[in-house]
Amino acid sequence: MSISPGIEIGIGTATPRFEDARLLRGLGRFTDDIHPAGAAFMVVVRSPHAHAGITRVDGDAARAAPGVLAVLTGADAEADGIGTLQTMVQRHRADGSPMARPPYRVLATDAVRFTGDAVAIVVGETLQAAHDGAELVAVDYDLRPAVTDVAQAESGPAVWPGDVPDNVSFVFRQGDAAATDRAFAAAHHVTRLDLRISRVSANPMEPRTATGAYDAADGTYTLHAGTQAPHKVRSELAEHQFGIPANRIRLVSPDVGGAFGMKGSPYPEYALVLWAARRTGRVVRWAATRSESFLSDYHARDQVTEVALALDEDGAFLGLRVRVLANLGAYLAFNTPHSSTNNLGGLAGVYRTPHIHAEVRGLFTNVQPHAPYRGAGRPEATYALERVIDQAAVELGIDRAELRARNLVPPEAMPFRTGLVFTYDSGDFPANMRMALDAADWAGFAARRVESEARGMRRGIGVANAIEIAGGPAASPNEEGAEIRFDPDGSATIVLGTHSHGQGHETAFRQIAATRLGLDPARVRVVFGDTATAAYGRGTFGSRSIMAGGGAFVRAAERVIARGRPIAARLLEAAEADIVFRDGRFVVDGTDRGVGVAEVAAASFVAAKLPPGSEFGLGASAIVAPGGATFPNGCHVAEVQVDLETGVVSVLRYLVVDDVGTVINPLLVKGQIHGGVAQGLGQVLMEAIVYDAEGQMLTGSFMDYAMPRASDLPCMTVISNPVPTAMNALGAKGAGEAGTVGALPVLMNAVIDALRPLGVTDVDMPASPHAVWSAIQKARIHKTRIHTKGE
Ligand code: MCN
Repeated sequence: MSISPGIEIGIGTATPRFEDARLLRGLGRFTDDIHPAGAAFMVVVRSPHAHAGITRVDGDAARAAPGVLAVLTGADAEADGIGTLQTMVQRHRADGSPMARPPYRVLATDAVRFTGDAVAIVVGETLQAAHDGAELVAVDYDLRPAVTDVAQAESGPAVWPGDVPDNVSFVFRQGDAAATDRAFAAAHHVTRLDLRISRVSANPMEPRTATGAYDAADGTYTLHAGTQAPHKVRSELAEHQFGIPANRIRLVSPDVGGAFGMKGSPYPEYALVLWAARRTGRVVRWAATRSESFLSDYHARDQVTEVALALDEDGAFLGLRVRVLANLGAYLAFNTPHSSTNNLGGLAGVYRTPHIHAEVRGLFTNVQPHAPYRGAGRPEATYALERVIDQAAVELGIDRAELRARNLVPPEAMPFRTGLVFTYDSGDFPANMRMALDAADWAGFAARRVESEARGMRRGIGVANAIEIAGGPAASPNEEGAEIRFDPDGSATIVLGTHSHGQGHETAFRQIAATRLGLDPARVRVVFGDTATAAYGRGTFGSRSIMAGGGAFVRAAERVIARGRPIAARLLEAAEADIVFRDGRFVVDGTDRGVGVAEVAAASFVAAKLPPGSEFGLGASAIVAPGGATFPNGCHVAEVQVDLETGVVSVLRYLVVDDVGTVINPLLVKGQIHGGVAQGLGQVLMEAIVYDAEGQMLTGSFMDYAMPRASDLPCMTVISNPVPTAMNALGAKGAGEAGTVGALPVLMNAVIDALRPLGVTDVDMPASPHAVWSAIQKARIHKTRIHTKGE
């Protein structure tokens, strides 16, 4: 279908985004753009200490300050019955007992456990009045020792003294330990690597925001907040913080300026604005400043990993063993144990490794809670695997690409049950790698390296195969909801339970509607993000919206077609049995006489046009689970250049061959891959949350926390090698996180490749100029010592 001359729409077309007309002209409406009349402002008083007992919170001076409407503390929240935040992931300790789940209050009462922990809120007539009031809240702290480094957690001061003295929340083991041990015992060679994956903050352009309202007339709350999962956040608030039926809360998540997994959780501030609205009788607004975001958004990654790969004499992978220390932070938020334990299947990669065993120790420290961030465990798993493969290749003297090629799962082995959790349904991994190496001119790299060296630079190339689970869990993928509504003029509204915060769903779902129902995109609206509009949804995470939400849409579309068939038959004066639905139209089989869905929809509201006894309307909805999770996969090749004098790493080339199954919109998929790679590149080369010995964050602003800029990124090549999946009606695999999964390992592999001739075998993440320069100096000193000893 053509939307204007030269622009086609439908599945598979590179349709530009409909939402850009709004977003690029500054017409997007984000939570903080909504200014309800008479709104008051909330400021959160946060702990300046990483760990301290609270001996007094005194809000009297603040209460007396001009323009202050309320000062509320943790004790007030308890008195009002505001419940604690809950985690949805259950794990166990080593002895089999349930994991330690200390209470996560919306405002701390007895102690603060990270710098930024919320202690009180001040509501003011103006933002300034609330800020001034917040400065008058007196809190007496009894300082306690803190631990922020996960490697020190088990020997460090207890974050929950008395309750969890060893800081161990859980120990999670997966895989066959005995078989893995046997594989290692029989190995010709074992390669070991110790890795650190840095702590990062998602830093979306739009900081977190929330506006709460309470209607005393019927006891209902309305929350506007930029979240990825409106229905889920609402049900958590209803069940755990307020103890009311879910239908008493309406959650509206309008335009959202980036979320990246970080905005998928319920946060204390959401409950706080609603509670404050109830207490003050005013609409209450809160928006995090950038510095406050650093201190209050849930962080991600932050693992110490030991990985070992066992190989036979031909380089076949026999077993993989991984031990992870995962930094959970001080509290268990909604998804805190998720990333480090739910996606361990990614350790299998695209390889045949038969035996894999992983152990994850989930540890409390005095930092913010952990949450999923683009990839949520898959980049971490892939990083460990693809880095150890490079190291093994060097130790065995086998070319890195060749070693990978020897171990790839061939397409004819599908469905393939991996050595850990996942069963892959489809994909052509050897073709991905072949295409990537050819397109990146892997063979010509040696000449490019010489050319760089002639200019005093070091050049490195990396390859990494990426695979991830989308729309998991693997065993029982989650259901999603979609609805198609028609107005009497035949225009259609698609109502989604998923949420778009940059992915382009307003375009993608119009494309699916154009192909599946022949609907004119100009007469379609796509809406989401309001629990009062969408009956049901789980939300957007795990790259699931197209495969799960798209599947629900297709089921609803099938229902529309089934409802429309008798109406079409009447309009076409044919027998219902002769009506077929073809190319987006109801047609009389064997003829070119037909009628479109919009016309049938209009007729469905006119009694005279309906078959006798029919119901009015054509709309339909569906809540369905896909047949299975999907496994987007691909191969990344990156080329970097390192300036030995400064340690600066420049990424010169980046290429991805990806398989996201049926591509709905190649333009959107490329954009998603670009964005995912950019976030991976940021983490590998510059981003990191850093604390000092007392637990103070040293990287609390963009002056200290380096974000990647356009000039840090090369022009990327994205090549598609789609193998449709049979797991959902569209054949689509997820695309939203795929870029990040490959970017982490491939970039570090390229950096190490550049520096290996100098004797460098590892660089701390991020490979900042300082880290790279230090690694070079260390290797030089080491070499000089060996040389001197030899003399
Ligand atoms: N797509 C496609 N063909 C496919 C799969 C996807 O054309 N086979 C396109 C779709 O059109 C869709 C987009 O790619 O618009 C992403 O689809 P999907 O892979 O289903 O992922 P979700 O829409 O569920 O998005 C979630 C994913 C996640 S988990 C994170 S984190 C992330 C990401 O998307 N956060 C983002 N991409 C982001 N992009 C932006 N701009 N902002 C974020 O916060």
